[in-house]
Amino acid sequence: MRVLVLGGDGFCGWPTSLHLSDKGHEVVIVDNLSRRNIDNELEVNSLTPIQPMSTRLKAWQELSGKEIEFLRFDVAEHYHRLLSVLREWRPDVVVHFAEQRAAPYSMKSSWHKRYTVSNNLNATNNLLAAIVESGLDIHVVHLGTMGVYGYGTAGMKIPEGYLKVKLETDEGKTIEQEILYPPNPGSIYHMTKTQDQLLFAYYAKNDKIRVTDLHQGIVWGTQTEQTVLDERLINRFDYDGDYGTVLNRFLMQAAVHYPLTVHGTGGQTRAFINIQDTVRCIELAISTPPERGERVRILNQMTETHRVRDLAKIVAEITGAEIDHVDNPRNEDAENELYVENRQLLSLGLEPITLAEGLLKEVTEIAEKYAHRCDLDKVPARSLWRRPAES
Ligand code: NAD
Ligand code: USQ
Repeated sequence: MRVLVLGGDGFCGWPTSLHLSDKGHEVVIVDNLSRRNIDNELEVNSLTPIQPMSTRLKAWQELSGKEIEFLRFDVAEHYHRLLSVLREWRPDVVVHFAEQRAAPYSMKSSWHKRYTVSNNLNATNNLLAAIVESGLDIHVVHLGTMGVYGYGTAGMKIPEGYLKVKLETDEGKTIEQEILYPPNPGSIYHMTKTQDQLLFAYYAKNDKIRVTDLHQGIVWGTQTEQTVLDERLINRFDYDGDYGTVLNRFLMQAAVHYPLTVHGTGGQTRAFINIQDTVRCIELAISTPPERGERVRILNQMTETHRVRDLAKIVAEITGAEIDHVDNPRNEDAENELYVENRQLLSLGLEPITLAEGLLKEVTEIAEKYAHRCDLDKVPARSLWRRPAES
């Protein structure tokens, strides 16, 4: 199949592009390199030495004999460029990763809130409007987030996108319906993902666009079968207080002997998935598209749930790291339970990599190997969800 990957230079997009190319798909990457520019803004670098796009693609061609084309433009701004690519290259699938994805970054200032909303919503809407204008029957596979549901539980598993409800009519009859699970975002970033859902629902209903929305948990790990082949293909590893996600941060912190930064009590329970499973899930989603006219297909792309303090304990046991309970810069529940339905991807054949299998390898082959590249000053999370109380 012809697969256009929007955001194909990023943490999930790069290994996905290689995986799909390796499996025989024709791949074109679109990326405006905004993530690399944000590294410049934050004065931080990936822990791993990621290479410029041309070096990455040359290395992949040398190793696999396969070519991936790279187009640099902004999907949220350059609508006509996007439309031309769709019309000329006629992809079967567009995998859409091209959004600002860090909750702390989205909460740094009003500028960062406005940028995140404008970038993420315009990217998604431009893609959908361009598909309609192109007249092509393209399957959109979007990376959403588990955070659209909030992380609470009403005593049941969080379903895959849709909630069965019973309503009482004015005549006293009970009717059953399935509605989008009530959105409950915890940051401006997560809020953009809840709004993406409405865009998808509307375009699927009105224009019969085929959409799969993957509600992904926190991705951990770095390398995949393809990125490990040559150091020039290495994937990015974010560890800073804005972009670093919790488990990868703990692994890096252990490697540089920085006490593990558990926010508050660490009672927050979250969903996780290994990067190698991310790329397989996307392949599974591509190979089983919804029918034209079907409602948006929503899959929960996660494989296990953990409490933050338990993750810290596991990492401390493997590495001997100390644990530090720091003030939580976020506005979130201190403690929550989380039960998630994830049957659909498992039934399509996903065989998850567990924390127990992959963690130690990640510590020794990535965190310790590249520890010398870490800037300790960038480790604390400094983005506050609410203004500090005025004294
Ligand atoms: P990332 O920031 O590493 O990658 C996103 C890529 O998109 C970057 O290369 C960036 O330059 C590009 N991009 C952003 N806006 C663009 C635009 N307007 N035009 C063109 N390119 C643009 O993020 P990631 O971790 O790879 O996440 C990819 C997607 O997966 C995001 O949508 C994110 O919400 C979702 N997701 C990520 C995680 C995670 O733990 N990393 C978990 C759940 C969901
Ligand atoms: N946390 C700590 N210590 C840290 C970093 C984080 O205790 O040093 C805590 C946070 O307070 C939070 C939890 O760990 O309770 C998760 O934080 P995170 O930064 O790992 O994840 P999050 O902000 O939710 O965002 C990440 C990705 C985002 C994706 C989301 C999936 O950046 O793109 O959508 O995970 S989910 O969390 O399931 O919504």
